[in-house]
Amino acid sequence: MSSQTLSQLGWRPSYAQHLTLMDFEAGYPARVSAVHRSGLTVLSSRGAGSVVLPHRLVDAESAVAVGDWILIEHEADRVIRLIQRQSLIERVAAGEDHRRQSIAANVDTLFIVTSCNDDFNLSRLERYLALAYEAGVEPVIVLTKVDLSNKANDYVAEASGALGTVTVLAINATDATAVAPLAPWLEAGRTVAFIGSSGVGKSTLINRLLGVASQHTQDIREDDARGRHTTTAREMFPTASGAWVIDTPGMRELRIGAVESALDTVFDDIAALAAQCRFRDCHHDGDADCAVERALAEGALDHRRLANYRKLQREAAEAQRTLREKRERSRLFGAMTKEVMRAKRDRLGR
Ligand SMILES: Nc1nc2c(ncn2[C@@H]2O[C@H](COP(=O)(O)OP(=O)(O)O)[C@@H](O)[C@H]2O)c(=O)[nH]1
Ligand SMILES: [Mg+2]
Ligand SMILES: [Zn+2]
Repeated sequence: MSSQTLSQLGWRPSYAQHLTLMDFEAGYPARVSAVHRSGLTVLSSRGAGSVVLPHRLVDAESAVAVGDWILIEHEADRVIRLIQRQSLIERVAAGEDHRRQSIAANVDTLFIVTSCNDDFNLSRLERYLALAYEAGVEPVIVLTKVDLSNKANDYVAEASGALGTVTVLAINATDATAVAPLAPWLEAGRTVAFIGSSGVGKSTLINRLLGVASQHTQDIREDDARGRHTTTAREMFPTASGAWVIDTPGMRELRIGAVESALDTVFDDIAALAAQCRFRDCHHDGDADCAVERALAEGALDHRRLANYRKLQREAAEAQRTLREKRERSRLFGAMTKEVMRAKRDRLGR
C-alpha cells in the first residue's frame, strides 16, 4: 500500500495531546492495521511496515488491538509505547476468569448488524448498545435482508421505537446500490467496526464496501479448532471511500464487562423514571409511589426492557466484582513478591 497521510489513517489532533515533544523526537505514530501472533502490521506516513509486539503490550488489560496508534522508534522498528486511545471496544471472554479482550481501538462508529428475521432480538441489541457506549463509540443499527422479509418496516419501527435515539438503517446487503445509506459514517479517515451474529451479512457488506481493490474473504472465528481463543478482530481494511472497516469475530456469547454507566445511557428512559420514584433506593418491586411500576402498568414501559436492564445490571455488577478481586489478588501477589525479594537480600547480607 502506498503511504498515506496521518489523517487518512484516522489520526486526530487530540491524539497529539498525549505526546510530548520528546516523544516526537524519539519516534513517529503508526496505526496498527493487523495483529498477528508474532507482531503487528502498521501503517504510517512511511507506508506499511511490521514491528514486533513487545511483551508488556501483550498483557490482557491493555492488549494492543487493531486500530490502535503506537509510537515507533525512528531508526529501529521498535515500539516505544501505545498512544492513548480515543475508544476501545472490548468484551469479556467466555470462562470463569472474566478476562477482557480488546476487539478494536479508536473506532468512530459501531455498526450493529442484525437481520429482518429470527436473529432480530431487542434484548441482544440493548447488550450491543451497552458495549458501544462503554467503548465511547457511536452505535448504528443496520438491519439486513430487507429483501427477504415483507415485515421489514415492522422491524425498523420496533427497533426505533424501543431503542431511543439510535439510528436504524435497513438495507439489502447483497445490493450494490443499497449501501448508500451507510455513506455518512464512511467518510475518509473514519473507522467503523461491525458486530453481530454469524450469518447476518457483515462480510457481505464489508466486501461490498471494500470494492474490487481488496478482498476480505476469510471469516474470523472465535475459537480455532482446538477451542483456544484466537485473537479477536485482526485486521483493518480500507473502503473505496477511504474509511477503515474492522470485522469482529462471530461471537456465540457476548458478555459485557463493568458497564454500569453505559447501561444508564442505553436505558435512559428507565433511569429517568427511577429518578421520579419516591425513594431513591426504590427496587421498583412493590415499593410505594414507584414511577417505574406506574409506567409498566400504563404500558409506557415494556416488561421485557426492564427485565433486560436488570439482567445486564447484574452482569455488570458481577464483572465489576471479579475485576476488583483480580486487582486485589495481583496487589497481594506484588506485595508478597517484594517481601520474598527483601528476605533474600537480607539473607545475602545486602
Ligand atoms: N438476500 C439477502 N441475503 C443476504 C443479505 N445479507 C447477507 N445475505 C446472505 O447471508 C449469508 C451470510 O452472510 P455473511 O456476510 O457471510 O454473514 P456474516 O456471518 O455476518 O459475515 C450470505 O449468503 C449472504 O449472501 C441481504 O441483505 N439480503
Ligand atoms: Mg463474516
Ligand atoms: Zn421505583
